[in-house]
Amino acid sequence: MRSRFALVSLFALWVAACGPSTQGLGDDVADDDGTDDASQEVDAPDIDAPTDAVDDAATAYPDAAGFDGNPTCNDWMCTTPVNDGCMLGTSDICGDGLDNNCNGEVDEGCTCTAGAVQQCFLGPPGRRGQGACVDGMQTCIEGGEFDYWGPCNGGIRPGAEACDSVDNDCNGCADDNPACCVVNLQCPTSMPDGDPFQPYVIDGTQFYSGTVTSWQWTVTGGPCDQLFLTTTNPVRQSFTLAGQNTSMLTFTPSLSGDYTVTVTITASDGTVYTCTFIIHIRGPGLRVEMCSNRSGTTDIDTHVHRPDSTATWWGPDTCYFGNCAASGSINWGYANSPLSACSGGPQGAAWTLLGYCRNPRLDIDSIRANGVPENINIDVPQNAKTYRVMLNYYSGTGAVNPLVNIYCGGYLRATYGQAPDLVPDFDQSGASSSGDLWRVADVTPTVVNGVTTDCTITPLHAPGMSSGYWVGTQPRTY
Ligand SMILES: [Ca+2]
Ligand SMILES: [Ca+2]
Ligand SMILES: [Ca+2]
Ligand SMILES: [Ca+2]
Repeated sequence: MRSRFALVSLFALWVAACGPSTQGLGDDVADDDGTDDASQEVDAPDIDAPTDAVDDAATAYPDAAGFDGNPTCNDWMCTTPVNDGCMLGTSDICGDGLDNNCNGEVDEGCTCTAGAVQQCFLGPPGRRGQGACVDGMQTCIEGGEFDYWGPCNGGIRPGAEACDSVDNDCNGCADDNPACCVVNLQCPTSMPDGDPFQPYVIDGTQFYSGTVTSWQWTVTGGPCDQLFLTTTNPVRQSFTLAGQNTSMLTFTPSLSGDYTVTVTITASDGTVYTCTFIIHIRGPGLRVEMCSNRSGTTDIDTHVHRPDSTATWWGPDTCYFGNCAASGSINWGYANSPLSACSGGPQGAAWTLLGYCRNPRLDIDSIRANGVPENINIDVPQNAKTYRVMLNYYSGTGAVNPLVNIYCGGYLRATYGQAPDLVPDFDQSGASSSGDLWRVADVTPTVVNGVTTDCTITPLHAPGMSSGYWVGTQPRTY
């Protein structure tokens, strides 16, 4: 609730500070520069609180304009904003996904393993997870001598404070903006997690209950969807939308990961409202997802190898198209999953006949299919055991750039083959005897009480190499 008392008090103080005085006033509470003001000087008021000791002019994140001193309507300021937590002039602290020194870069100067993905937040550290703010992802880029963290993409950063019932600048107060006299919009700050293949229904009338002229929903997906935006024709995505021009969106994803949803609402008075939020789709366990820039003309097969075995890539110790779809015969002794985990997928009818979802399973098989990724799941992998991931360029001609994303417990933990780290020389097709193999990575999940909480992922390099992808037609063995 907004405190009228605090507003009036602060206004009174501001008025007092403006008046003639011969006394030192101390630091203006509405100012954040951390220095005492001379009696004749009043710092420009802004929305930072006294608890924020950082001079924003020195950071990459300037504050929004704030309290204008004119006590009309709900003109107010955030009296107790979160501390920015900036440590100016220091080296960034590594491994926390934060921009500790507020220079606009996350974990700069830190080492990492190429292909690793971590959650990150591009904003003042103290605002992480506040209000609308949601972490994005950053990928470790191969950098010759030292690998380094790439830009923090996705998520929701602190933004301008809109009148939408949400704390957009993530300072701890929603709608702390003099313009928010009347707030008609109730955007969500967080949404429940979803599951692959399960329709996710969002009712826009929960956000705006007035008379509406038009609704428009858009959704953006993860790395494969980003790739498909520029490489598929017509553009294909890994999810479907229904009702995107109505108040009720039904969004059905096929992959794990973060999806950004925006709804644009045009009210009958012509006002345009928008809400943007993120939905986490979290398939359990270990998921290996593959897509390529030439999905319509080539067939690339994903293979996931069983732990404690080095048997052939084309046999019962590997999950691949030959044995791992609904009609397959693979049996690693793993428990089956409920039918709902796979019945909504492209082989749903076959799994429904079976009555359950097998583990491991190839639940999306892509064979020269425009904009279709391939996906292998193990819902409950073995704790502390190592699974190896390999791709085989099965059929097609010419060079192709595959992309592999590895999810553990519903979060992207590694991505390989994304620009600027494209996979080179993946250009020779052929099945078990001749096509290129890309040995991607070894994945060791952490599983607690049947729930995959994390994993350790080690990218594989050619024998004798300490960097680069391991691609070639030989050897054909593990
Ligand atoms: Ca950091
Ligand atoms: Ca930094
Ligand atoms: Ca705010
Ligand atoms: Ca707001």
